Amino acid sequence: MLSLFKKFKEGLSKSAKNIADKTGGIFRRAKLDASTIEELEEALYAADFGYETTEEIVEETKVAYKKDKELRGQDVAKIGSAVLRRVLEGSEGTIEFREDRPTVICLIGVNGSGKTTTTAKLGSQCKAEGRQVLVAACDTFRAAAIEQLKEWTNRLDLEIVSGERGADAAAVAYDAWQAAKSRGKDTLIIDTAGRLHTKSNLMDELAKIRRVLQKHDETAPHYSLLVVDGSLGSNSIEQARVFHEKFGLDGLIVTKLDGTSRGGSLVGIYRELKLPIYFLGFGEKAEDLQAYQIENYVNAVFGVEEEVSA
Ligand SMILES: Nc1nc2c(ncn2[C@@H]2O[C@H](COP(=O)(O)OP(=O)(O)OP(=O)(O)O)[C@@H](O)[C@H]2O)c(=O)[nH]1
Ligand SMILES: [Mg+2]
Repeated sequence: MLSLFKKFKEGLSKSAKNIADKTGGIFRRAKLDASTIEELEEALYAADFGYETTEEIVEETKVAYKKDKELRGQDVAKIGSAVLRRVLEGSEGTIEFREDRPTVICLIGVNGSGKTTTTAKLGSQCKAEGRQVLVAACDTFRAAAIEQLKEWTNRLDLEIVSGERGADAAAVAYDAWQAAKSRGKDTLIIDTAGRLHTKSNLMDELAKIRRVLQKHDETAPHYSLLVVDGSLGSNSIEQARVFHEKFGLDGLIVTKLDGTSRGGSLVGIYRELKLPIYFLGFGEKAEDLQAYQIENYVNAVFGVEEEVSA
């Protein structure tokens, strides 16, 4: 069984020629020179850390190098880690489960970002932690969306509430909450249809889902999380900003951090929007979802071998 950190790191490392590999090469060097700093800068840009964060790391490295010409790769890793920790302060989202009512987690986002897969993964992990989970198939729009989620819930032995294709997504959400309550569930995870933030009728549908949930529980949904495709890098910033402005988000889930070299983008996204990050997705299997932890992320990207327990 892989430890949380190893798995996390493995997930990020799959992001081939990725940050950990590129900067890792620099960090293992015994001694730095000016060209190494340029390499570092290039690697950080390539990994999509964004302009400000990259320049902060590079500037601090230059200052340290001026003072100490014997600066080692490991010292640079420490500088980079310190900058990331500072930038990411406050970025760790934690689900606080309600004691007296179903905790409602609603996943939203553009088409194909990973909502349905994440609904299943999250449901499975909550169940493994002993929670009573119900999943709601509120993507009544896309062909085969309901079947896709049902396939997952069958495999993972999760309970699901769904409607007919074309049904009102809000009505399914309403029924699902009722079912969660009557079946004694403590966790309700809602999968929604992919939508472009620029389509106002689809944004209205989300508002309606929230409105009907609030007929049952005025504090629901407790977590409206935007599922963002991490392989799109900082291109997702604008998308997230508009979802947040129009709908109001509680945080983010960043998926597909396995096949990408742009694993630094969540730093830029957090820097811009200051929305907490709850989970990271590393693959297509149920176990490929991890709670986001600043320390694990920083250590994984800067290759400092230190384990942080969950
Ligand atoms: N490699 C990788 N693939 C992922 C990850 N998460 C989701 N996928 C894949 O991305 C594709 C889209 O995932 P879905 O969960 O269907 O995305 P969605 O947001 O529900 O899509 P729509 O409902 O069409 O908007 C599928 O092929 C998933 O297997 C991840 O973390 N890593
Ligand atoms: Mg889907």
